[in-house]
Amino acid sequence: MPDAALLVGSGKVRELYALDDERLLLVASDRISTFDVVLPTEIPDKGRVLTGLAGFWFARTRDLCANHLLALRPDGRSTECRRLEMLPIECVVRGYLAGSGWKDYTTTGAVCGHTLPPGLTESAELPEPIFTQATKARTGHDENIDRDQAAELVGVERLGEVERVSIALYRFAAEHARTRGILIADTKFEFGLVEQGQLVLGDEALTPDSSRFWPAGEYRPGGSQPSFDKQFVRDYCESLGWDKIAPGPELPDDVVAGTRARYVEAFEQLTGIDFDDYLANPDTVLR
Ligand code: PZK
Repeated sequence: MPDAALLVGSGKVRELYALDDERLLLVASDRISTFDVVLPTEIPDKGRVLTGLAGFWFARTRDLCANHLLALRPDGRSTECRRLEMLPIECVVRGYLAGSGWKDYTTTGAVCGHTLPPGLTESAELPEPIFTQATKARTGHDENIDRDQAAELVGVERLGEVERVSIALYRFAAEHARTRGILIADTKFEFGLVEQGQLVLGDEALTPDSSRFWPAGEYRPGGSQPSFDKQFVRDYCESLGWDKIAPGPELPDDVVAGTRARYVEAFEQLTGIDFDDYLANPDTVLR
């Protein structure tokens, strides 16, 4: 475990440490958030599932875009990464109409400047995946912005590049996942630059924390879809009538066990790798 003095960033469920001038260590905890609140109960191995899945995708998308992964640590939850100059936008690709995209569509018929066909229902598959951008809000929620605002932040040429690469990454992963029983409704990428201005994919990509994963077998457009990973937690919290204001409730053992099983199931379905093999040697996902 790195020294606390080297902590350079922390999120709701992960921490970022400096290793040296060129390298960072991204550590995924077992904490879980729901309705934007981190719960007091952890899901054992959740951080390892997310780290392993992100590593799996990084290893398989190198030809589409360079990424920050240097190595996985033997603990299975820590990624050594190249230190990047992060771009100040979040890059979201949506293949289905959910969340803020659905909300915007119901009020305006468009999502971040993409006019969509009329008559789409909630969770409908879009004719083509769309790229939408958001600002990185320090506190609270990321705010959707339009293309012109994003171009002001990163330049029109760079925006075109991140759009093309984001859509290619999404298409690759969504196609892979669909044949394994998981729909990736949408996903968020964060990119950075290295010295000569080369674009590099950073953060944790194509995990259930950075994406909406839906079980393909239960897909029924026309309403909201169950979350592949967090549905037991949400259902339990709803059953309590919790007001969704912190602190959240402790989770009972059966909800913890069921949720852990869903994360492991997502890992195994998507990678085709036994999760115990990953725990024994994290590099298994990189081969
Ligand atoms: C970087 N974040 C998000 C915030 C976290 C993560 N390779 C990189 N180089 C430079 N900066 C970052 C990365 C990555 N990944 C990522 N902030 C900076 C973030 C809080 C906690 F774990």
